[in-house]
Amino acid sequence: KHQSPHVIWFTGLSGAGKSTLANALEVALFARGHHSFLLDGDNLRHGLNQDLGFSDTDRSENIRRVGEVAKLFTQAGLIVITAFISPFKEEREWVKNLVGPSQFTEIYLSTSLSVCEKRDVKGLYHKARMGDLTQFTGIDSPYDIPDNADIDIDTAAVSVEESVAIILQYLRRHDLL
Ligand code: GGZ
Repeated sequence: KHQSPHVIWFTGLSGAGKSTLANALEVALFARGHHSFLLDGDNLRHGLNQDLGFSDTDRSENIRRVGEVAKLFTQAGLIVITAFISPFKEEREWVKNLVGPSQFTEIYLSTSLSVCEKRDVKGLYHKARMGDLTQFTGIDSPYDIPDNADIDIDTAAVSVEESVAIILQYLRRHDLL
């Protein structure tokens, strides 16, 4: 089945829906016979990147390593899906150039801070507001809003199923699937 080695890069705030959509996309791709591999902030930070915290420097290093790993997997012929906040425009651009701009799709989950904070699935926003967690993205750590993402989805307005359909349609239109 036709598939181009490719990186599908989700970016957005904590709670924006990156992991949820990345997982749903992987399931949808698998159902269509495509082989993908998912890299998620949650699991990489327990292994490869367990030495990294949330300072600007550590986040940059986190994304640098993820970029290198993503590149290796594309060289193995896979579609790589990544779900990291990746708050800095500079690092996202760097990864895009590392894997090659034509093999990189950036998906910005533009779900607002207020919606993410209301969801607060893990109670982290509450902790950050209370000062029990510092350097939290959107509270006391910056997030550079992408101005040239390939796809922009506000998960407060678009369902998981619709979002997956939008992404699949984009990939097909660009002859990546
Ligand atoms: C942001 C934090 C922080 C701080 C812990 N800031 O929503 P989650 O919980 O499950 O996913 C978030 C994850 C972010 O890791 P990333 O590797 O994606 O971040 S980055 O790309 O900026 O390097 C969140 C949790 O870790 N978490 N502390 N201070 N998110």
